[in-house]
Amino acid sequence: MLDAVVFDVDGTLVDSERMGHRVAFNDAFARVGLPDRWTPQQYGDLLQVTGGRRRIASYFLSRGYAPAHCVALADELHPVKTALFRQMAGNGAIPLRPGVRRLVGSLKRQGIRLFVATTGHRDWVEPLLEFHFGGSTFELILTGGDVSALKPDPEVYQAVLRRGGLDRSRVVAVEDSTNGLRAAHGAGIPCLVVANEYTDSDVAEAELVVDGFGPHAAPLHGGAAPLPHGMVTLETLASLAGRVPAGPDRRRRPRRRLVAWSGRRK
Ligand code: XBP
Ligand code: MG
Repeated sequence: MLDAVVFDVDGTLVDSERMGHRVAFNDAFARVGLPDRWTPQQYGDLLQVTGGRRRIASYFLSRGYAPAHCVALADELHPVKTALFRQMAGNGAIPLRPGVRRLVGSLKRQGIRLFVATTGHRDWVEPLLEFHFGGSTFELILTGGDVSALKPDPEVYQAVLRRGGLDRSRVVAVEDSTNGLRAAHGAGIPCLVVANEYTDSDVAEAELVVDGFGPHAAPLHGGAAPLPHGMVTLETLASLAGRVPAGPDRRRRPRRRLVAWSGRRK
């Protein structure tokens, strides 16, 4: 039985990273006179660090900058980047992934409660969701600023359960990354991963991994699950509810990208 679905934002609801956040980070570097530019391939590795501010600090630390300088750069750059991305998010430059509007509308019409749990900054999350869905689709939107620890910490998902008064056995999370999957699992919530070009093979721990919301969605991991007419539907998500996530598989395995780098959006 399914009462609620909790959606991640970046890489899940929207195709926001390669041509969105990455471009905004690079524009911010340029505006403050720094020569650094993150390539699409390099950005995929940088995404291992959740939270744009932490990502900036971690990048400069890896370049040999002193820790205090890294913090100062992150404090200077992230607000610039956020303002740039807020503009992109508010004027339609960040597209929904194919099939998202259909699924969200269908779940809403069938009385499923909808929530958002993202690491992103509220300054752009709200205008983005407003642009695509209007103001009343999601009952609660929790962002990086609403928690003390970012994904893969489960805090944001635990907060959704608590504030929504939800029974985790009747909730399913929808994510795109290993960090997001582990956050959902850490809160005891089964998870559908909808892979994108940055999704890595560690997401095989998910209850189900598909390569898109459909049509023509195909399972990549997790065995048989209803995908009526090649689409992720309420039936797909309800089939995952009540499953108790296994603990993370910490065996060291080579991490690889799950979906061929085709530039094709699913
Ligand atoms: C993905 C993230 C975010 C974005 C950048 O969030 O890790 O940090 O990459 O946004 P999600 P900010 O949990 O939605 O996948 O610069 O606002 O952090
Ligand atoms: Mg994500």
